[in-house]
Amino acid sequence: MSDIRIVSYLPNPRVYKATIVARHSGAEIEVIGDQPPEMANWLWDYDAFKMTDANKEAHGAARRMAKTGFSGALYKTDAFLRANPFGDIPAAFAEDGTMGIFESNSIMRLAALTGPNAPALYGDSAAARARIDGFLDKTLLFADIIQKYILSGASLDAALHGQMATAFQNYCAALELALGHHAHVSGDALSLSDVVLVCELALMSNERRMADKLAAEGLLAILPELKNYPALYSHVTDLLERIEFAEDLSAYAESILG
Ligand SMILES: N[C@@H](CCC(=O)N[C@@H](CS)C(=O)NCC(=O)O)C(=O)O
Repeated sequence: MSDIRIVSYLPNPRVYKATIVARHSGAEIEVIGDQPPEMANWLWDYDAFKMTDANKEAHGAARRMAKTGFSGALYKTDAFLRANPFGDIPAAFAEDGTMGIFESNSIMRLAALTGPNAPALYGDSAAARARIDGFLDKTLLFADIIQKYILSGASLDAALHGQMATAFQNYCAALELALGHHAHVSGDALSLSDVVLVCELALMSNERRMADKLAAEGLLAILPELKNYPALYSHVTDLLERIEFAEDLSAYAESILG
């Protein structure tokens, strides 16, 4: 049995935070899921599976309206919502399915703290770990705006684009500063803060699908501005070349680096 089971739509860079880290810690991760639209046909549960119409009828009590990133009905069991009361995916299960872990940064933390080489990429002192957590928290705030931006569809306007551009500039400027002092985001060693950086940029690379809408609104793509931060750009390039990262993120490298 794996240490951690993750249920998610796929591909999903949020899941890759954990799988990249597991290549360092040795945690065994099992990922279950399907293409995003297909997740409406799945039972969201520790024992997640793709349902037939008959299964859907049998699990009618699990039918609930989607909140973010999905529309229409989703099938989330009571046990799924006990494990993850926020009801989103990726959702992870540990301790034989009895413990739910949500938020991709925390699922990644569990991967870092599990396995024969654990703890991995998570600092070697309380202060180093807290500093890494600081970068993870800042990245989650950045990620929240990325999510709103890439899911905006027809409602994308100059105000949201401006909010994304400012968040991008602030995040990149801070990391450019940090990388002026150290080889990695939070210090001399590779850490979880480097992993979330590239995975969130991979999510943001979905901006390329917004090209028509951006052009219609007279707005410019934001991610190509990464080139304006030379230390950060070079660091992201190096990270994407590492085998542990490339295994999940090679398909995103071109759209991140432009
Ligand atoms: N910050 C969360 C984001 C997770 C999230 O928002 N997932 C959405 C899909 S993008 C979801 O599962 N929505 C379920 C729903 O709409 O009910 C993370 O990093 O794990």
